[in-house]
Amino acid sequence: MNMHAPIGQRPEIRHDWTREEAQALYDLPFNDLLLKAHLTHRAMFDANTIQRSQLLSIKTGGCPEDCGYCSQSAHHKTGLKASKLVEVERVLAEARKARDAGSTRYCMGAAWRSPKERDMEAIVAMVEGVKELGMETCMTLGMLTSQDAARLKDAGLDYYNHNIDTSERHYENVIKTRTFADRLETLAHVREAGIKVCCGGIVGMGEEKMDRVDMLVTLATLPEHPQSVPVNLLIPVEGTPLENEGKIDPIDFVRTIALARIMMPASDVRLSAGRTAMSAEMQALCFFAGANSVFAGETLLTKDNPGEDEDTALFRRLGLKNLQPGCERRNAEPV
Ligand code: SAM
Ligand code: DTB
Ligand code: SF4
Repeated sequence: MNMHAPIGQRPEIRHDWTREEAQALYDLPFNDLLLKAHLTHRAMFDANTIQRSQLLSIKTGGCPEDCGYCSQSAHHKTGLKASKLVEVERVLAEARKARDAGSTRYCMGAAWRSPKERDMEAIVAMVEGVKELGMETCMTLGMLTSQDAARLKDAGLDYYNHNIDTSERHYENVIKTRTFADRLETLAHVREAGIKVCCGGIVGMGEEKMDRVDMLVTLATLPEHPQSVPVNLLIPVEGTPLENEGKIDPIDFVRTIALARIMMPASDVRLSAGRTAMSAEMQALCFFAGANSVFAGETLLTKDNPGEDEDTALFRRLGLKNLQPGCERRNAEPV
């Protein structure tokens, strides 16, 4: 059986993936899975160009949600100090620095269950200001109504991040203050408002293989694939219920990236949180398996990330380039 599309042939974008098909791909011999993922990647993207996004926590800590992995939940004693919404001018100054260091997208995150009316003016000003710097904008503010989503769209927001985090089955083991269905509802509001969706999850939360497979099947069978799929490795945070998790076979992590790439060929797959715990070799395998984006800078929202120098050195070793602002990241012609 020839299971690979010939080099150069664009894969079909499908929304009817079954869990059996997805599991069969996940379980392929590693070399076969990697080759298939890499050929899919090459048919769609320049395999040596990586897009960088920079995060900023615009409102840190004191969150009413109880996400079992999160340093910012008020339900856990993590020692994190809560702070107020950051001033617009400071956000713009940080965004400018990120742009000058090579990031093309600025992602602003708030530790909210959902945004409040009184904060919307500042949020809109942040989106408008970051866009004026020539960067793409992304926000992650918790649950949105369709009215919130329409307002963010009017402000010019490019992406909204809202992760499903894991499978529907495992979700309630990790989060009790909201449901998987709540997450899908916000995603529908974002999609229907015409904002690009950034949605992925976390690997290493004590889930089974089929939770990782099912999470990706949920994403790949949405009415549109999320344009951006962050795959995070759990950063175990002291004081959270998941403080002793995060240990996963790196090969399983790479398989997860490869499966995301195969099922969502046109989406950006971001190698997200947890890179400080990964070897250069593991990251290299993830890039080969189809990851084409990373978070840049020394800090994610509250936790460490490899800084500029480390990433520059890694990219040099691997011969990777930064995606330049305004450049189309898809291949014009399949290669
Ligand atoms: N409050 C918003 C929400 O939950 O939608 C946005 C911020 S939240 C920190 C964004 C995402 O970061 C989470 O959905 C989760 O996937 C990821 N994340 C949070 N803490 C993490 C950790 N310790 N390790 C890995 N990923 C994490
Ligand atoms: C995503 O999937 N990962 C980012 C972003 N979306 C908002 C956040 C990672 C957070 C890691 C833990 C921290 O810095 O607190
Ligand atoms: Fe709050 Fe988001 Fe952290 Fe959950 S992941 S506790 S919603 S900041």
